[in-house]
Amino acid sequence: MKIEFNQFDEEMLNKEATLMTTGNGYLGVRGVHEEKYRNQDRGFFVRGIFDRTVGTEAAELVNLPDITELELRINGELFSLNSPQVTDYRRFLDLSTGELIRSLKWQTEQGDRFKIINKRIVSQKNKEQIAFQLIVEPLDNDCEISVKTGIDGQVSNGGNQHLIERDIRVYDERVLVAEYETIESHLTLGLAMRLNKRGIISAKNRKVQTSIQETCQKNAPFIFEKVVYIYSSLENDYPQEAVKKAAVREIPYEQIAKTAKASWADFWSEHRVVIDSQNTFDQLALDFCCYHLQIMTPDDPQFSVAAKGLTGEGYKGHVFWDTEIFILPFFLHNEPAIAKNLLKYRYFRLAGAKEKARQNNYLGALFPWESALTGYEETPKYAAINIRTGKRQIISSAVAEHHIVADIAYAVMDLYQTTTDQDFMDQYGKPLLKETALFWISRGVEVNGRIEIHDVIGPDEYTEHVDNNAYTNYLAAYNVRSALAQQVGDEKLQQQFAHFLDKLYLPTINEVGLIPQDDTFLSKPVIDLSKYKEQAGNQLILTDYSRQEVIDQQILKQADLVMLFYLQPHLFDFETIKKNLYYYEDRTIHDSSLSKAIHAIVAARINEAEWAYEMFQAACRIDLNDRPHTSDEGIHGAALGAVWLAAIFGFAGITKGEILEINPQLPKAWKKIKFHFYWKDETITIQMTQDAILLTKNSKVKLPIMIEGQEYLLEKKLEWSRK
Ligand code: IFM
Repeated sequence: MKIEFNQFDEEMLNKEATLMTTGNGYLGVRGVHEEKYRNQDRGFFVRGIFDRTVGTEAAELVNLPDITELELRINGELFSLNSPQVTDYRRFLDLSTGELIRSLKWQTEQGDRFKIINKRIVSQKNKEQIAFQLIVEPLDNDCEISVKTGIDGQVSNGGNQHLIERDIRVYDERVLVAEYETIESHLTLGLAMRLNKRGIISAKNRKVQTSIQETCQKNAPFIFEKVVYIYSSLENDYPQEAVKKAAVREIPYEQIAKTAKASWADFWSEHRVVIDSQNTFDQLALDFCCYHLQIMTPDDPQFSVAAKGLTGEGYKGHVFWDTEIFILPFFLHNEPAIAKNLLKYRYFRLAGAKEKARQNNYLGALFPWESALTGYEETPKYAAINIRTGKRQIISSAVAEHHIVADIAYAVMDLYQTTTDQDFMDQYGKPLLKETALFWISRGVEVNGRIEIHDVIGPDEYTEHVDNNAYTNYLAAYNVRSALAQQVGDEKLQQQFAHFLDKLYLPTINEVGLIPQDDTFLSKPVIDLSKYKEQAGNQLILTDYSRQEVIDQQILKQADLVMLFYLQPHLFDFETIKKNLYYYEDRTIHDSSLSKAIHAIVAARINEAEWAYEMFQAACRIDLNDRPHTSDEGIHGAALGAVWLAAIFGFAGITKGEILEINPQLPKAWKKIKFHFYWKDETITIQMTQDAILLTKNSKVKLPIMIEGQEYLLEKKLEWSRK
């Protein structure tokens, strides 16, 4: 279970840093090297710490003062991985323990050899705690070692400065404490670094550092440790005092590591999807997904998951529909309390959503396309400036990508169906269903006696400002139907919901069996997309065609109708899904990382397991590929969630309805899959081979399960095999 980069390559540094992020949902530390390298972007993030610089319209997740940099000199010579005398180089993130380790041998210009090991681990229980260790072992002669490290407040978000340094202190020459305040949002941060050795402290230009010098004897390793603590005013009234107190006691690296490793062992025993595949990469990819899903997700209802988790500055740390549709299900079926928190985050932000609806003359709640701390719309109005025309491209998502409202309602129902938690539904679910349903009834327009939904962007962001996007209309209908079923609102409102449902136009198949993605899509010209599909993810099409030209053709960036097939598998028959999947996939470039794994699920459901497997593997490679810059700005959080979805809802063939259905579609390469699945207050262990299924659970409660069309009752154990 290791993500390895065993060759030092400056081109790969930022990808490596993203993939090797360590964290715990409260904080994330990019897996940067300790030394300075050209173009290496350091990154340290705490969930919820957003700030807006003067003159910008969107708040961004603040890149916090760096704690990772460490300058090492041996006999006065500066250590660098650029030295030709580095051998036995290994660097890996151990997904099973959450520990990042680098080990190597270095020969200085004077000819002496040293073994150097750097370790880093983030505590899973004490979320504010991060531990670092450096071991230098002289292999030939005694030597002089000097180490310089500290807290560096010179970091910015791509040049945007967010922090005012309020205070810096040193205690006992081994505890550095700093206090910062965000410029616009006025959040306070306390950061403390406790070192296991005393040094000479200096503070200058927003940097507080210690310099430690020691003589080291051959075969007697030099062990340097630092433990960092961080709190913010979001969870602590006096963050500086709190970190100072936390840093009073010296805790050895190994002790922190032992506790963190025990937490990870528990995590894996409960959450791992175990696969017996001909391709060992599949297991690694799934482990990688689960690891990152865990470290990107806060366990506090005041916060949600950023599209890039806590791994980079990409998308400014904002929360999209990615959370409810792509990430939440992993938690729903593993640790439902976390899924509940993610929806509570939306509940606590109803004010911002209602305000956005009001400003746009709608009722109810129009959730922001991009959300941060406050819950008000954070989507930047414009994309980067076009350096040839000097014009900025408008980002239309905030204006028209309204399906997010129904996506949140969908997740409420998904949670209710899975957990049957009536208290949650009454307290959080119903208000969300009510306000979202209200939005839709005000969003619809009556045209010739039917209700239509105009001027939207569906999930496919290469098709803009269209009427009656099928995904949006069907999800809006489900949203309103759910509100009606849950009897939210008074009788008058219920009647309005019923009227909306009665009149809403839901696109159905045309004379050739196609469901129109929207009112105009099928009448647009078609072009050969093979060249662009080969380069999926690169948005190459936009170098050959203007955005408007892309909009005006049958070109999809990502799953749209296919997304609907995934979420509402019972809406259409098998043949309709099959025909439309082929038609729309052919026109889909998969330039969005959210696309391939969803296609894989739907392909598996139409018995195209091998095609599904191809798409699954491509989805696994969205971050895990050898192209140097695909993940520089952060991980593709939704894509990771979608890989898990593809394994469970695609290959293991699970469909959720009134009862759980299982229609296995394992690809030929997979002999076996095993995972735990929370459903109706029970945790079921599901094991599956090419032609047999074993279901087990601890309680005797009888759960109806449908396997390949036949209903069974699962008590403690159910064995099934294909005849
Ligand atoms: O939410 C997605 C969107 O569907 C495609 N563009 C990127 C966003 C963030 O991941």
